[in-house]
Amino acid sequence: MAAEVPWASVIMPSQQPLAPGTRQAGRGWAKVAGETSGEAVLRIDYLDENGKFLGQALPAILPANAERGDGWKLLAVEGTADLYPKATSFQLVAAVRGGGTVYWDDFDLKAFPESTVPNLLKNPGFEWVAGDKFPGWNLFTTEAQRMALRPAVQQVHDGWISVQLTGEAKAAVLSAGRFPVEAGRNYHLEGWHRALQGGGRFKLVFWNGSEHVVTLRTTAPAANTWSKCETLVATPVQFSKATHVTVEYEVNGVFDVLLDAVRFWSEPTPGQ
Ligand SMILES: [Ca+2]
Repeated sequence: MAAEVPWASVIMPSQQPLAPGTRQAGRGWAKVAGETSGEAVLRIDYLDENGKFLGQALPAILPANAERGDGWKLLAVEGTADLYPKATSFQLVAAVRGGGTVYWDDFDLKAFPESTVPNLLKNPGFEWVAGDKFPGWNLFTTEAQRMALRPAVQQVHDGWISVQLTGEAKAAVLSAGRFPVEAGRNYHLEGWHRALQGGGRFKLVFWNGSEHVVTLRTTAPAANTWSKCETLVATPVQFSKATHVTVEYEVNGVFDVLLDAVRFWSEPTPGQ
């Protein structure tokens, strides 16, 4: 698709009916031509019974300054129609914003059962992807190391995408961010992981401002099989004085690990 105008989009020809209790997922592969100054955008639109646009799920955006050496990049989005009670159908839209040329291929649109359990994470199943970026997740390492984050579509535990973390590092973490801690609540973390090489651990790190309070870790995964980590439960007795908690997955040494279906939630501490 080439655009000389600020915004050009192509709407996939098939509108899919919306079924209750589902989340909608779309994906496609994009290649942004070298001279292009624009962005590639993939999104899901929700429509009413007359085909009128009601709103959209948060888009996946491959920015103009993305590293383009690797050619084709996966863009994937997911959403629910919770905000649009009049929605009866959904459709996938691919666009180029700004000038230039974006090649698209291999679009796919699908509905999965909607998760009914509480989860504070923004992108818990790694189903929202823009190239090698997963909104809601950030990779941190203490030094320049050989490591890569990429979407995996062949080995998946839930939905149709997992994240694959490969490389070699003395210490690195994939972080789902920092959350305020409320008094009188327990914090829970669980997730699925699969080690093709090495391994890693989910962890909760509690902070009082910038001062470390306590870290809780799961065990490493079993070799080459999807395994659910034991659920971490942090109680106010363990993290007293903490103001925040970070949700992380830590790796070290040589690793090739897949993660999926991470869940972080809080509940009132029993007996409080
Ligand atoms: Ca997933």
